[in-house]
Order: sequence, then structure tokens, then C-alpha cells
Amino acid sequence: MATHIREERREGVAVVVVDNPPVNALSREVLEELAAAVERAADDGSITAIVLTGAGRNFIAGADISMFPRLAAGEMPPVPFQDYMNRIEQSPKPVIAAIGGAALGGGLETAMACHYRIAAAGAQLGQPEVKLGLIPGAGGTQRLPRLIGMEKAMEMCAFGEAVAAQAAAELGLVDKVVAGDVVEAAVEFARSAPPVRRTRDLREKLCDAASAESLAEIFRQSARRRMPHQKAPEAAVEAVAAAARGSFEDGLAAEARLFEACLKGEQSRALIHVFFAERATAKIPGLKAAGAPKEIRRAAVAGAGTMGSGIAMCFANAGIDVWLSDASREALERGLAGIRKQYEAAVRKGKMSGEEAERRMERIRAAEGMEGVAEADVVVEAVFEDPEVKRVVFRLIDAAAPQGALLATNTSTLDIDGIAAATKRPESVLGLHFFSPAPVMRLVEVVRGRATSDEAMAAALELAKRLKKIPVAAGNCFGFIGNRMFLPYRTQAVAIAEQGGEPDRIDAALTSWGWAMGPLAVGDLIGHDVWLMIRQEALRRGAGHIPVSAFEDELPRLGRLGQKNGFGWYRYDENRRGHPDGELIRVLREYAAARGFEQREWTVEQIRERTLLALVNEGARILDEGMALRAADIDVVFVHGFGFPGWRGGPMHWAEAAGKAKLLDRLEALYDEEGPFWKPAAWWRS
Ligand code: 3H9
Repeated sequence: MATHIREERREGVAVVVVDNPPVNALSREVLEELAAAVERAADDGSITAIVLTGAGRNFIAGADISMFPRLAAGEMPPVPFQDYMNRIEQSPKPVIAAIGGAALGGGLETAMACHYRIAAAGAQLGQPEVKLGLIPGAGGTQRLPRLIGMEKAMEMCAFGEAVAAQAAAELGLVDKVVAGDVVEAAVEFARSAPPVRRTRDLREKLCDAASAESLAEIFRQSARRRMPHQKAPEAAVEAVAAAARGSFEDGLAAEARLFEACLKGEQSRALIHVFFAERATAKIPGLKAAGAPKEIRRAAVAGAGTMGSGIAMCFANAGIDVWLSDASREALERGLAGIRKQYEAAVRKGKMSGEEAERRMERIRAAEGMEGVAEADVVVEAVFEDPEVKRVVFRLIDAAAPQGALLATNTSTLDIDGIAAATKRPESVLGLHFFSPAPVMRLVEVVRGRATSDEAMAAALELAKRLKKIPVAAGNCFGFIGNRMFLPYRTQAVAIAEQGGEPDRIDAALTSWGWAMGPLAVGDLIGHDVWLMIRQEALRRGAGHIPVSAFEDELPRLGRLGQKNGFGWYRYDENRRGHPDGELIRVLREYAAARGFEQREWTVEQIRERTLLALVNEGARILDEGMALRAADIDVVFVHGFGFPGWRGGPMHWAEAAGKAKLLDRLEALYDEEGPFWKPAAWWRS
């Protein structure tokens, strides 16, 4: 008895509905039931055609991702994905896919195994498997080029971006786009007795093997640039190229071989871990909020600097009216002008229509003082990072904001309780730590103070969802999760430089490992005046294992602020490209000599070991102290906020995968040799 498939009959047309909430993912059972339902309908003499669709908002969001780790580990028998698709395609009666919402991965592969595709205007079609470290494994790499040609198929499979219905129709992926009821339209089309047309039989859009190889080489190179270190994009290119080399069956065999290699690899395990970790962060066990979280209709942002302006844009982008204020009229004008410039740039790049940019701009209103706060459901403070200034602003916010409003600070280092104490309602106060640039970065740390209520936490999580952000709950410790861990990681990079390491080699050891930027270059990006403040605040708040002084503290005193004035660890040219700087090395070595620091050679492995162990051990302390709910939350923070490679799964996942016991041995050795900084946290033995 089928449990995931519904079947309806509409005067000679069978409508087969995949009904597997929340997104109709294809498990082995669903696939079996689906193929069987199509075969049953085909055998039924009263049926002339079959419409295949998904229940709810989406067609099919792909294979059930949760089965891949078990398949990779051999904990479940292999699933013959390609065979299920072949069974659908073999139907002697026409099968029409009626696509609403997402047809992704195995969902698009199912649609391509159908003989025709009719899509709703809002549908999205794509092969996003590479984002999970995989390639399409249910015939997608062979059917897609037959429908849309080799080049576009390579692009879609190698980079994983979906296309909208209209664009899909222009490519030949979809036969018709309809504005109304897509199932109704598909049934009507089915009644016109369309001939069976199997994608596998099409060859006109395939090129010869030599041209396919030239195309493949272009895509391999661009994959190395766009998704460096990742194996799946090149495997996807290879699988699509195989379509031009032999029969459909040969192509399927090549796809299966390449899929299997990706499935068994560490990268897919890591990326699948991140996929589920991202969706788990907002689930906070035991959160007891009475009723539904308060709806956010209007917002106010205090402080029109880079962060405040960016946060105001986040609200406007989500359709929420927002008042933006600043103590200085000039700063406010500058903030608004900056916002306008960003929207104009988005229009110029074709990312947004002029009307849409105008609508968003209109949602952002300039406020005098606390004007707007009285009507706001949420107020975000983003003023200068100074505890006294913040307390003054919070007193004003407290006096003006309606009861029940969420009061948030965007501080990245300060004590939330100290700020909350400036108000008469600390239960409504929490941290919403956005990352820069706020409209782009999806991570938001939601920082819970001592008095923060469950209701406020629930409202903040709901707000993050509205803003299309990924909220990660963090405790009120110095630097919360991200900055707290980044500090010892960078401290080690600086210490290596002090002990003879070349800055560019230190950075290269980590970018070649997968980080988006090296730790010293990040210092130059943020600015050394800012780092000095962060370090001083860390020391004030008792991050005792951080050395009290470091060469980096000298940089602002030497007038080396980083990229902003062209000098930091590197010397920057007019294109903001950094170059090794002999003068920097000279003062660095002088600094070390004056303190008697031993100078030595550093191997790439030693640089990686120290920096990464410092990072993970701080994450481990955070877990010991309960400042993060789960190791996976920390992984999300680093992948989304700090350029840690997603294909390594985040720092805690990486440590687990590399072997905690082995890393703990190294940490203990460093602890024995060098003392407290390296003291292993209890997590390593958990
Ligand atoms: C594949 O298909 C391989 C093939 O080639 C064939 C095999 C060889 N599986 O994102 P949301 C869950 S690989 C399992 O918050 P939205 C998700 O965890 C697959 N679960 O919703 C969440 O659960 P919970 C290729 C899935 O509306 C809930 O659904 N496909 C899957 O913001 C809601 O998800 C993809 O990579 C899945 N496939 O976005 C598509 N998808 O509520 C992945 C979702 O317990 N999915 N869940 O936390 C997406 O991109 C988005 O979920 C989608 C909806 C756009 C569909």
C-alpha cells in the first residue's frame, strides 16, 4: 500500500502526486512507489496519459539527502536511482511533469525522465548536487545536455545554480510555462494525445566528443576558480562530457562511477553536514515562548554607519519598513547615500529592477533622534562600539520603544548584560550580531543575555527567518562564538610571524588549505585599530589565555592600519592587492629580537596545525561552557561568517573527521611544551 504517492483519475488521465512532506524528497520507498504508480497507470486500459506532480509548494526537492551519509557508509543497500528514472521514461503512455516550486536534483531528473514538462511561472529548476559535494546521479548528466545542449548543461551541473521557469523554457528544458493551475494545464495538455518522446533518444543538441572535451576544459578551469579545491564540479563536467562520447547507457555508467566516487568522499560528507546544520540552528531545545512570536512590521535602526545602513537594507529587502537614525545629521545623510549607491549598483548589474530598488529605498526613512522607535516592533542599535555610548543609546531606546518590542544590539564584543542593564526591560534585550556586509552575509549570531526571555529569543529567530538569515544562538561571552574563536586562531598566526614565519607564507598555508583569506590578510581587511580594540576588550573581559601583547598591537602605532591606508601586514597597491613588504619584515624582526623570541623555520603543516588547533580548542571551550548549543552551530558560524571552507564541514566537523584523539595528542604535546594557551578543553574527550 503506497504511503507517499496519491493517485487521482481525471477522465482518462492519471495524476500521480508525490506527497512526502515537507519537500517531497525521494527516498528509496518514494522512488519505488512512484515508478510503480506510473507503471500501474500505463497498464490501465482506461488511462491515456499520466501527469506527475508534487503535493504542496514544491514539485520534488531531490533525493532525500539524509540517506547519502548512510549510503556512503554502506549502512544501507545501494539505491538504483537511474533504474527508477528509466522505468518512468519507458512508459508506453505519455508522462507529463507538472512542475510547481522547486524541481531540484533528483526532482529535475524525474521531470526529465518524463516525456513533457509544464511549469508554473514561479518554478525553479536546477541540479544543485555540487553544493552537497555530489553530482546528479539519476541520469541528470545525460538527459540535461540532450534537452539544453552541452554548454548550458555543464554550467548547471558544475555550479548548481537553478534557473527560473521562463529561462528554462527558453533553454528547452520546459515545454510550456503557465500562469494558472499547473496540474490543470498539464491534464489539458495530456488530453491532446501528445506522442511519447523520450529524452534519452534525443541527440541533436549533443556535440561531438572533441568539442565536448574542449568545452569540458573551459569548465574545469572555471570550476577551479569559482569552487577551488572542490571535486564535485569537475566530476559533474566529466559526467556531462561523457554524454557526447558514447551511448546513453555508456553515459549512465560514467555518471554512476563518478557519483559513487563523490558520495564516498569526505567533501560530500562535510557539505551534507553543513546543509543539515544550517537548518538545525534555529531549533532551540526547551525554548518556551507563549503563543506565536510577535510579528515584525516596522523596525528602527540606530546608527547609520556601515553596519547600521546594511542592517536597514536587510529590513527593506525583506519588505519591512525601517527608520534609520544617527546622532549626526551628516552621518545619516552619508548612510542613506551609501544605501542608494548600493541599490543603484544592483540595478546596474541587472540584479534588481529600478522600480524594485526604488520600493526598497522608500521603505528606509530618515529619522530624527528616536523618531520611529515608538512605532517599531524591533530596534537594532548599531552605534560606535563603546559600552558607555551604547548604554546611553539604550536608555533612550528604552524610553521611546513600545512595550513588547525586541531591543537588539549589534555589538560584536561587548557584554550584553551591561547594555541590557541600561534599560528597565532587560528581558527584551539581546544581541543580533550581523556580519559585514550585512545585506550579503547570511549569518546572524543571536546572543542571549542573562535576563533575555524565551519570547525575545523566539521573536529574534523568527525575525532572522523573515530576513532570510541563518540565526545561531550564542551565549554572552567575549566575542560570542565567531570572534571569540577567531582571536586565538589569529593570535597563533601572529605568534608564528613573531617567531620567524613570513606573513605571506602563513596566509598561503591557510588559503591553500581552503580558507577564503589568510588570517593576517583578514587583519588588514578589518583594520588594525579595530583589532587593537578587540584585543583590549578581550583582555578586559578575562580571555586570559590571549597574550597581553603582540606585534600586531604595534601596527596601528606604526601607522599601519591595514587596507584602509594601504599598509598593514602587506603593502597594498591601488587595486587593493597586497604585496609582501620588506619594511614590515624589518620591524617585525626587530620587535622579536628586542624580546628575545626564538626564530625558526615553519613548515606548512606546522602553521596549519597551530592555527587550526587553537581555533578548534576555543570552540571546544565554548561547548564546555554551554556558550553554543551544538558543535554544528559553530560550524555554521565559521562557514557562513569567516570563510572557512564548507567542504571541510566547519572547524568542529573537520576535527571530528580528522580524528579527535589524534589532534588531542598534538594539543597535549603543545600544552606540555608551551603552557596554558593550549590547555585542552573537555570536549576533546567527549
Ligand atoms: C539529489 O537529488 C541527488 C540526485 O542526483 C539523485 C541521487 C543519485 N532531502 O530548506 P528548507 C528539508 S541531492 C531531505 O528550510 P525552504 C530540510 O532539511 C538533493 N530533506 O525550506 C528542512 O527540514 P526541517 C538535491 C530536505 O522552503 C525542510 O526540508 N536537492 C531536502 O527554505 C525544509 O527545508 C537539493 O539540494 C532533501 N532534498 O527551501 C535541494 N530538502 O524542517 C535542497 C529540504 O526538518 N533543498 N529538506 O529542518 C532546498 O534547496 C530547499 O530545501 C528548498 C526549500 C528550496 C527545496
